[in-house]
Parts: sequence; structure tokens; C-alpha cells
Amino acid sequence: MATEFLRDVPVASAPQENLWGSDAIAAMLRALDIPYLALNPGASYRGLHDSIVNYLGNDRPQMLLCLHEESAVAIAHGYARAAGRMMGVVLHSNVGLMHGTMAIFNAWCDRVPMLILGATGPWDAAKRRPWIDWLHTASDQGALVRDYTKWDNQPASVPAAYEALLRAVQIAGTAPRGPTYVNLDAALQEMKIGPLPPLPDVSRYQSPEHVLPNTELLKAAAKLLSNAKDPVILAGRASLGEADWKNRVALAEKLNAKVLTDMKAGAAFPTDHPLHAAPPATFLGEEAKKTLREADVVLSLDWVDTAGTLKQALGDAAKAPKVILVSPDALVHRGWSMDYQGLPPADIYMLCEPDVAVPLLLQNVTSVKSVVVEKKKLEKANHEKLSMRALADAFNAATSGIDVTVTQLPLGWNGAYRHFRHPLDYLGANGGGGVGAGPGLTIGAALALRDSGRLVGGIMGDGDFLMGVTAVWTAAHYRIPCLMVVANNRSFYNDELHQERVARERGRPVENKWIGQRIAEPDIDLAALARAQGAVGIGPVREPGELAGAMEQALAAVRGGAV
Ligand SMILES: Cc1ncc(C[n+]2csc(CCOP(=O)(O)OP(=O)(O)O)c2C)c(N)n1
Ligand SMILES: [Mg+2]
Repeated sequence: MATEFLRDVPVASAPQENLWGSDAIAAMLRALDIPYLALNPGASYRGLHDSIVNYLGNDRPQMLLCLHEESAVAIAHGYARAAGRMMGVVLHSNVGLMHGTMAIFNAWCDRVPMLILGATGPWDAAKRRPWIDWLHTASDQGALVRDYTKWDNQPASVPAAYEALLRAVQIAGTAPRGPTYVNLDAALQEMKIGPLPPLPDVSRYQSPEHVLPNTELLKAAAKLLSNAKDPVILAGRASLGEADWKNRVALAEKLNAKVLTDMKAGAAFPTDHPLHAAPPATFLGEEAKKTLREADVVLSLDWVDTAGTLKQALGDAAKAPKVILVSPDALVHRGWSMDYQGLPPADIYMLCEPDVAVPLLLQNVTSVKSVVVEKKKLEKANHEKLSMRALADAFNAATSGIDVTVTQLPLGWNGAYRHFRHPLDYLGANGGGGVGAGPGLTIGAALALRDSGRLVGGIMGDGDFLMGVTAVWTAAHYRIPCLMVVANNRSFYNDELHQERVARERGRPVENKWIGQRIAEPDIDLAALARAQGAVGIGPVREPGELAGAMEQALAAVRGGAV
């Protein structure tokens, strides 16, 4: 398979003096440096569609056709996580937006920047075509996503659209980051406007610089940490910067602080570092709980659910550690979604991004003692059954010595199975717990890292894969090499476990837990679903002995440019 990234190239269209509303909007998208627009088409934005193809030549931004809006958004989500910058999505009227909502929620909860364009109307009812334009026009369409986007707007003119796009990108890129939605009236897009109205100077509307913590708070936090006997750092959401990563390590070493990381967030600290106290997890394991119980000071660095984490570890323990909370997250806490989690106690609260505070803390804390640096090793195991552990070991063996970005991991994964040593080694869970994101997240990250030399792959459940499976076509068409390993238990197994718990609690037969959960009879040929879309499909792999070969074959295919 060819490895060259594909751009569908339109035949040239002659330059015109008299332009259309959507041409101006397209020009603004280019000025804002939006690289791609993931989309599924729809008449509500046929004006914009034409402008991207025939006015901009389908370049900067380039369209990425997706077979479902949920994958379009998931791809943009994955892209932003790996690129550290946003791309765009276009969602058709109310219906395309409805298809995209779960993925928007995931991106919102993951605090990922994204420019979402939508369309409605014509807002002027006199201009509507019978039936369909009425069906696809909604009053206050942005209300569908307002509770899990940072801002939305429906501009009524080209100058207003310029400003809306500037503001949408600025707000999406301001910490805590998140999706914004600009809804473009079909009539505005299809309006004749004459020559292009001058574009604003984008450089004057950038997202603000990082906010620095208050000096007094910083000094107090540094003092508390310097005097701590058993400080613990909760390394949560972090930047992709290598310097930031090194600062986190240096701070932990200077304080001799134990560090915990989280499967819900991307890699934030080397998991093989001697100070990394317990494998990353979604819920705290025993080692992590013990670490927190022994802590006298906890430094929470934008950790997802500090309150719940402390509660898991300490319960109602009388002796609670002092908490230094470093997070800007409260700036987006609102009423509808409770993804903000419990209200954490804070003895010192810095409402800023952790990666701004960490180097300042590093300068201000006094060194306790140096640590003996002996890296943690993964345990070895023999496999008689095809288990998640066997899969992990085969994946690790096949990728040893290669820079790999793991875009996501399945629920049954144990954080002790693989080490992360770089910010791009692991990108976190899907944010909002919305199943079906796995393929899109993987493809979006692979798009961002296409030229990085890193191998990009996600390990996902069969349920997750099946819900988002048609994203594979987008990767195959545009030649975005990536690996998807499906941990196929032919079930929405996580929920079998729930039914098992309920049955036990109620004294009812546990053996019925599979009903309404198993994806079997007929078994789905997942590899054939990949092949049907132009990807390489390997499997099903049934025996542990077949794993290594399958993994090697898959990696060779991806390195050769395949999906
Ligand atoms: C959109 C959506 N639907 C349903 C759920 C509930 N749910 C949580 S995990 C899960 C099972 C996912 O199955 P799979 O990806 O195969 O993982 P497994 O549990 O089998 O390892 C389901 C259905 C959800 N979180 N999101
Ligand atoms: Mg499953």
C-alpha cells in the first residue's frame, strides 16, 4: 500500500472577483491555520463545502471524509491530543450534530481543543426549500451541545463570522481547552458578497499566554512541600512538552516525592521511575491507596477527580494530608455535566496549568535527599491462555526499541503491563467514557504523528471497535498508517461484570450475565470488517502461540504504511 498521505485534488477553478459568503469563511479558516476538516457532507453546508473544494483547492484546510459524524469528531479529538493543536470538524445541520454529540462530549471531558463548524437554515424562512430545509433548521441549534462546548455562536454576516471564528479558536485554545461550535446559516454561506472583505490580523487574537500562579501561594506551596515528610504528586493532565516532563521528574526527585499517574489521562511521568509508586490505573489499586494514606502533603497536578481519589484512599480517615491543588479546570465547571467530579479540599489552590507551576515550584522547593535511580522492570509471565496480559506481552515484545504512541487502552488493561517514558507514549482514555471512540482516536493521533517516526496504535475492546469501525475507511483512504489491536472477548464484557455483581447482590443466577451482552452467534469477523474498508485485517488470533506472529505481521504492515 502507498504511504503517501492522500489529498483529493480538485480540478482548478478559475479565480472569480465576486465571491460568496462561504468563500470568506473558508479564507478565514485558512488564516486561522486549521489544517483539516473531518466531515460527513450535508446540504446545510454545501456552500462551505464548495468553498473548501473550489475556492481553496481542498488544501489548508483539507477535507477528511468520514462515514459517521461520531468518527469525524473522534478523529479531531485524537489529532488534538497528539498534535497539541486543534483541527476542525464540520457537522451537517441538526442531524449531523446529533450524530456527533457523544464524541463532542468525550472531547469536552478530555479538555481537548476543537473547532466545530455546523450549519442550519436558511434562517430566513422565505429562502427555505420545502420540507428538507425546514426539517434541518433548528432554533438555537447550539443548545444541543452548549453544555459540553466552551462557546457557541451563529453569526449573521461575514464580519460577524470572521469574529466568531477568531473567538472560537481563541477560546478553544485557552486552558482548560475544549470544543467550540460555530453554526453557519446556509443563506449566509450562499450569499453573494463581491470581493473578499479584508481578513483580520489573526496574530492579534491568539489564545492568551499561560496564567502564572500568585507568588505568595507559590511560596506557601513550596514551603509545604519542602517540609513534607512523605509528599505525593498526583500527575494528571499534562502538556506534551518534553521540558515539562523533565521538570515534573526533577520536582519529584528534588522532593523525593512519590508519584501516581492515571490511565484516564495521558502519560505524565515515567512509569519505570523509582518514584512512580504504583501502576497507572482508572481506579486506585492497593499500592496507590497505601501511598496516599502515608502522604502528609499531596500535590495534585490537574488530576482527574482529586476528591474521589482521596476518598478512595482515605475514606473518612481523621488524619488527612494537606492538599495543594494546581488546576485551571474550575474555569469550565458548569451545571449540566458533572464531569468536574467531587469538590476537592485544597489547602493551597493555584488556578493555573500545572506545567506553569511545576518549574516555579522546582526553583522554590528545597532539596530533601537524592534518590537511588533504579528503573522498574516489567514482570515476566508465561501464557497458557489468550489473555489481556498475553496480548500486552506480545505487543511489548513486538514494539521493543520502537517509539510507540499508544492512543488508548481497553478497560481490562492493567497499568503494570507496559511502561510509558515520554509524553507521547500514552494519550489517555476517551475522556467522557463514551464507547466507540477507539478507532477515531487512534486515526486522529496517527494523522498528527504521521511524519514523527512514531508508530501509532490503540488497543481497544471489540465493542469499542465495532461502534466506531467505519472510521477505518478514512484512515485507509487518506493513508494514515496506524495499528488497531482489538481485545475481542465477543462481549460488552465490562457490563457482564455489572450484571454479575447485581445477580450476586440479589441472589440470582450469575450464569445469565452474558444475556444482552455477548456479541456472538454469529461471531463477527472483525478482521474482515477492516479488510472490507481497505485496511489490512489479521485474525482472529485464538491461541497465545499465534500472537507474536500476528503482532509482527501487523507492525510490519503499519511500518510499510498500511492501516
Ligand atoms: C456509548 C456508550 N454505550 C454504552 C456504554 C456502557 N459501556 C461501558 S463499557 C462497555 C463495554 C464495552 O465493550 P468492549 O469495548 O468490548 O470492552 P470490554 O468490556 O468487552 O472489555 C459498555 C457497553 C458506554 N460507556 N458508552
Ligand atoms: Mg468486549
